[in-house]
Amino acid sequence: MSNDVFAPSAAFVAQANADESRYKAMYEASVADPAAFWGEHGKRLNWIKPYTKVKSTTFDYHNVSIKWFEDGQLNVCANCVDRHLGRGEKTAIIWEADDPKLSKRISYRELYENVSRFANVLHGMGVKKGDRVILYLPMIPEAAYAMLACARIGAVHSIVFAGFSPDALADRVEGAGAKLVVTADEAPRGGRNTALKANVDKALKRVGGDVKTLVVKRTGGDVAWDAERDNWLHEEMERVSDHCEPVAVNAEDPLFILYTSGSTGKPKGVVHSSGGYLLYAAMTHEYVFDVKDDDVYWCTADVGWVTGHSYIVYGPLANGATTVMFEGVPTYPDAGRFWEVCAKHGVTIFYTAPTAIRALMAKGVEFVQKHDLSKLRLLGSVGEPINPEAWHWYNKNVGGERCPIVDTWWQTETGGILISPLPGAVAAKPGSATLPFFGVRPVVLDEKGEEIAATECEGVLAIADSWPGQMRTVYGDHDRFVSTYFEMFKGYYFSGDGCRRDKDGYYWITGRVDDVINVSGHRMGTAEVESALVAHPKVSEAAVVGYPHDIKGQGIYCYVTLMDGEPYDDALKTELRNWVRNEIGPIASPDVIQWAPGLPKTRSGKIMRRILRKIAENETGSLGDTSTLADPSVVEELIANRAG
Ligand code: 6R9
Repeated sequence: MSNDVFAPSAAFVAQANADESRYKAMYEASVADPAAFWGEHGKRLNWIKPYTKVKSTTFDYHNVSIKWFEDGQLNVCANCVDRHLGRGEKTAIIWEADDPKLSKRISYRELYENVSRFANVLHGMGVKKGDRVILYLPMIPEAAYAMLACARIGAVHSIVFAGFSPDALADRVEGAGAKLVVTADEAPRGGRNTALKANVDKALKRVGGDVKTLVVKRTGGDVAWDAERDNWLHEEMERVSDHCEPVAVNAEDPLFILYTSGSTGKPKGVVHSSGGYLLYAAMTHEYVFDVKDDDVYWCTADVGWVTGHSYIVYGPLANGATTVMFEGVPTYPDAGRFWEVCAKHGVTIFYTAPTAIRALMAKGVEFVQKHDLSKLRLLGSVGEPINPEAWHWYNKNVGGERCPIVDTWWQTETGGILISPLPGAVAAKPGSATLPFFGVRPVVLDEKGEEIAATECEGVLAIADSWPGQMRTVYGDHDRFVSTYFEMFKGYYFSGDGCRRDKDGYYWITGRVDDVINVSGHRMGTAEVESALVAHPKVSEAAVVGYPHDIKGQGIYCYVTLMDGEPYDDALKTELRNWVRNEIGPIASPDVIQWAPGLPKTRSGKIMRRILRKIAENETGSLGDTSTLADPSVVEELIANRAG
């Protein structure tokens, strides 16, 4: 833990949306009377029917219920689009294609027309308020149009990351009970095209039922076509009007479902609300990123993840900002692409993930130095703890030591940023997410679930009261919502992360305390990879753990036991790697596979992952208590044959 402190410059503070005293005053007001605070700030949105009730929330285990602005009605799309038509020529989205020669600017007026048409197309295909629509798309403007079009008619979108396999897509189509999948012919990334439409064809073969598709022509590549089921977006868009009245939805009506990994095998459908979510995304975006009217703001995430939802689309557009959407990857055509894009579009605020910083750091600083980054004034980080080496590299080479860095801690479940410095108010310490946002009450709990009163401490991170952006339920399974987040530590929202609090009250996230690993900033349940492995006919058992990885943060280490009589040969390792990629997607590709003719188990048959983690980390000198092992020789054998 580094003790360096980096305060913002006086010049930055002078222009900031919040300085230290403003942050403190607003924070204190927000926790002293959350209903009054959010009731006031809720007015930043346009309400069709104003709310009279602000906060009705309880974390009581027997009765968990979270409602904000429950009697208010609004339309999320109108708040992100129509509201800004007074200055309709302002650029809403700058789209940068995978191909560096291709980019375009979409004004708020153009956004309005495209989204309205798109909404009419959805209507025409029979999509109604409350229906679920799956989006499986590249990072193209149509992804934002589709999200906003769903919101305009009150439909619920569920985005599936375009890197997921047909099987993972099928699970989500089924899970959400969707009748429409919006996709593209192909997704260009890093100079290669992924056949999205072909993946949808495979997925829908498995799903059956009457699921239609709406297809964006992105590359013009060959696709199979079923005239009964498939529809070209551009053809449908021509047939409809560019006016579509936004419908009133209740503040608590779902805006979207996003599937995310948990500690069990099955991803959960995180449900977010319309009113509270949008307010929280907009407020955090304005204050954490210190956004001003003339900023060019770029979040490099994919809309397939929550970061893309809140900080490419909903937060920035609700604030009338200019948001960059990037289709490509950081290393194509070369490792200077991020910086080339920053220079080309005059990016002022840049938000990315530590894994990208580490990967670019490894390519050498020449790639940064070639480009003019003088417009940048603020940097952000999200997805995992940022290691101090990456922080310093980012600060020096990208930020020119003049840009504050906001290290933003949050989760799919939280809807928006919960812990982060406000850049003009809170001095950064490399590796710490620092202090809570307005209305957020972090607590550190000991293993008995007691709040630790001492400022300096270490334990698990929980939140003591609700905030408007909090998820409302797990889609179709409220019991799972309650048992995952409110059962283990009664009266709190349990984050699943461990943390330390230092003498200044700063929070330092230490990583997951459950069986979720963080691979390149993407959440992966070890149980998901295990169930993919054991689905292979030659595998009898598998145990998966994370281990430290230089670029990815954590890598995927798999211990695999084969069926009796199957020979343990290395060709099978490649086959298993490909198998997992096919079952889940390339992001779940195992980094290490170690043959494990036996796994360390307790006498009751539970796999002792703690030991497997130590072996994967090569910390075999400190295995801890092994007295409950049924067969200690298994461990010696695994150590002797350690892979990698
Ligand atoms: C937004 C997002 C959530 C998990 C979270 C934590 C890790 C995210 C972090 C961070 C340390 C940060 N995490 N941001 N850890 N510092 N600034 O990433 O959502 O994909 O749901 O992942 O990511 O472990 O619990 P999600």
